[in-house]
Amino acid sequence: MREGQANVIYRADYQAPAFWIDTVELCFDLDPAKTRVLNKMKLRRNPDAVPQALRLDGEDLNLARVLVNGQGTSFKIENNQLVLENLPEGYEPFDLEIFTTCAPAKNTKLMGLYVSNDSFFTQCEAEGFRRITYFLDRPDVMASYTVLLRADKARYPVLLSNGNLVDQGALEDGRHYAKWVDPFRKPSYLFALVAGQLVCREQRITSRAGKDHLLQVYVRPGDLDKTEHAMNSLMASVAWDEARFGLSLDLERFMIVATSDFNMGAMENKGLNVFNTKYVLASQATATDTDYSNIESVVGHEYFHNWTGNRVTCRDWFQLSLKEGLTVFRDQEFSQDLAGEPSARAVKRIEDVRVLRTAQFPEDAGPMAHPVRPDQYLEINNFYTVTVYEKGAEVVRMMQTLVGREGFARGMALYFERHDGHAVTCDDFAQAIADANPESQLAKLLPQFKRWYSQAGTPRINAAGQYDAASGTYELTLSQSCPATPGQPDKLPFIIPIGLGLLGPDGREVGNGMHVLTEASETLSFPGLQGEPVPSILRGFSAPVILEFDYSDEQLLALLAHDTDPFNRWEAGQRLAVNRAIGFIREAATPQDIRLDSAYIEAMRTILRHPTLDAAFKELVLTLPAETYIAEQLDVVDPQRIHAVREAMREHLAQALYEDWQWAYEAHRENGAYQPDAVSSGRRALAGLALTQLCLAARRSGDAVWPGKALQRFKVASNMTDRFNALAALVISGHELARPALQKFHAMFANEPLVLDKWFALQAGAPDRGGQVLPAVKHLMSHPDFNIRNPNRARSVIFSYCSANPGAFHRPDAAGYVFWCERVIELDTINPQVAARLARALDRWKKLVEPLRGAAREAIARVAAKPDLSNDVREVVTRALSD
Ligand code: B3K
Ligand code: ZN
Repeated sequence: MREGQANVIYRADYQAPAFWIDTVELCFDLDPAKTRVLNKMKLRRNPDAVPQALRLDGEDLNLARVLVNGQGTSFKIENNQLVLENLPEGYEPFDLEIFTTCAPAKNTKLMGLYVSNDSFFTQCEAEGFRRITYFLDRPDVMASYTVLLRADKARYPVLLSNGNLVDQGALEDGRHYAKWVDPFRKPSYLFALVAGQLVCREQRITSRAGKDHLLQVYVRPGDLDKTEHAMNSLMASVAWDEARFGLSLDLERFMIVATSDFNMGAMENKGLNVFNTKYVLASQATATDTDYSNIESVVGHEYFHNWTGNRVTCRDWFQLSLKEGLTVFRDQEFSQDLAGEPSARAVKRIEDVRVLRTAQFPEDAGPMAHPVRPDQYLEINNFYTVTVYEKGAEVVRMMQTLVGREGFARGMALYFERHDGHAVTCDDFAQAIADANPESQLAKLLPQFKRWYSQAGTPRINAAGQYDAASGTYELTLSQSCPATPGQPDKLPFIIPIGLGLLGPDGREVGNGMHVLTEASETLSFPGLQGEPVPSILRGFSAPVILEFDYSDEQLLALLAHDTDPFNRWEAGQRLAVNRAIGFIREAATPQDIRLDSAYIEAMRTILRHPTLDAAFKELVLTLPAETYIAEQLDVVDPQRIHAVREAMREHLAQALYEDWQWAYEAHRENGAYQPDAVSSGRRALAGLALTQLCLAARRSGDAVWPGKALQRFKVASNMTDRFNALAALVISGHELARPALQKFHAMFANEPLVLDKWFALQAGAPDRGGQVLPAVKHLMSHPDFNIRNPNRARSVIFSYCSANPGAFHRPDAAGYVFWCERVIELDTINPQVAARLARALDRWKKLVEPLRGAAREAIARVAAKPDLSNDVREVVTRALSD
């Protein structure tokens, strides 16, 4: 067993802390090899807890001194905890002083205090603070922090921490100091410090409430010209939270700092957000439209945490969705509101649902399935999942649907009135929304609604319609069920809001509404109809469920042509494509025999040529469902076969709509001066898809015109979106011009790490034609620019292959699995969080066709058999192997 190996933690075991920490004074002497940390705290016993010893968490620390009220004291170290038994009795506050050192330069886990590019950064959520000093490292212990930073002035001219800068000055030997005071109490996971050579973009703003604030975005020298979009996004976030929820910025100063070594996207530390450079830096030359929109939503997300997460935080980590689900919901709403137009809002909704269905649904059906509020974990870092985040956001969205937009805003106001400054639970949140809307169905059915927090698995709605021509009545029966998940064999019915519409025989809408399904099965009756309607069910994707309805092609074509709900219009196109893909997979058709029927082709042509639909929406409709989404519809999965079928469908669509793609490309390729707004990025997306399709069509015909045009486009493009789309068109179509273009791309952006990540990812994610991708991936790993310690780079090569390229990864010779197994083990010794994410690439192994299934199992077992695995990886592989 590794030292400090943890046991399973259960939600039901929650106990209030035995001590409170009121104030913390931290003094850091920053040094990469040995940083000294003096921690002076004021503690007192919690009168509501059973008297017991003080147990402070610590990890990878060298302990030099412990003083209680200025005196030496006895202590012991037990399971990575500093245990103090002889503390003053009674409830009076006492002083505790702890002096430790740590080694930031050796910290490859990127948790706690670490060094990246000769600067210091911290990451404390969830349990990183204990790698900085001994502490009650749990979110319900909230303290006031004062932080003194001391470091060499030339090497670390900028010294930042949470809150306000109250003092700074020079010290002896070329050193200097800065003192920061955070005016808000906070849990340790929100602590941050940054020190290094950084420059910043500044913006002063005045809030609606008339208060002045300083906004800053810190980056490395040379990157300042890529910070405008992040700053604009931050200003938009501040304005949006005031306008939509009446929540103002509560700090004089709000800072964002970018680092290229970061385990995830960004972190909402109070007043000092630390970001992965990927979600800060953007210029039209280096960032794509997708990067621009991701920056907007991540900047928004972290900023919105200032209220939902920081002002009101989680009582324990099982409540993670309290802040994450709610904040994802808020950032989704923010992006929709900024998009403006109803059609652009719908595009954002479709993109969000696509993430949910391609990532969260498989999670909810696999060995790591867990409720939005989990009941147990071995390693909390494994539960920063699409379930807690994205499904959690859907649960909040359903609450808004049930109480209405205004009612939801009222509920949020009550939530802050009750809980500001406290660490609370998901129950507290749901209760506040319900109490603010006492007449709502949410309030009346709250215990049943809360099953969304406690029951895992994706519910299925089976819908069946019956039309009685004599009476003109349509009956729709809706039945719900939810499959068993680990530890939860039986499920009770959920509350499911179902957006409904009925289309008449001429395609016009003859009725719509919202039905709230509460029983296992209900039948709805719609009288007074002139003919059999086509039901449009689950409009706007009103609940995170799988809808089963035996739609005929005619019905789907009618919905695709006429539905007034853009989500279901898109969904109809996806269903048409999925049905065909499944048909080809079952028939075992050879790729050459895969030909799409003319009804489907014509429907796609009509959308593509439609005079009024947005380009962004067209691009979504014309994009076939992802391979992972198709895989979820099958009981036995052969990833290579799915890939071959989808590719053949794509190529046939390319050929059959050849002239339409030409038109689409020519009509959408010029967008004037670069703007990352929804309309122009939609046009670029459609032009990019058209170019790929044209290059794919050329693959079969051997015609070199379009690959030549793509190369030309690649060379002269004025922005990264167009340049990258052109390069991708060549790589995806496997054209020989891809090689020189890739070389040129590397030479052009050799000094742009985020662009090099794209270069690596494109190659590792390329379609496999004859097994060439795995050797290419291995080759990329020996490239001088590859560095497995940098999470962005590791993800761009290893994850792009193992997690995002199923057709290339699931090789019959199992070489992909051997590679995976070796990388999981290698990464685990460097950075367990990143390793555990990679370990999840084989979550769905049980569905694989033989011999893949057996080979995958063997690979997982090989990882599991390794002694000294981290808790992170151990939990993932143990669950994968359990029944
Ligand atoms: N709260 C952080 C995630 C921390 C992950 C720790 N393993 C970022 C976010 O969700 O905003
Ligand atoms: Zn978050």
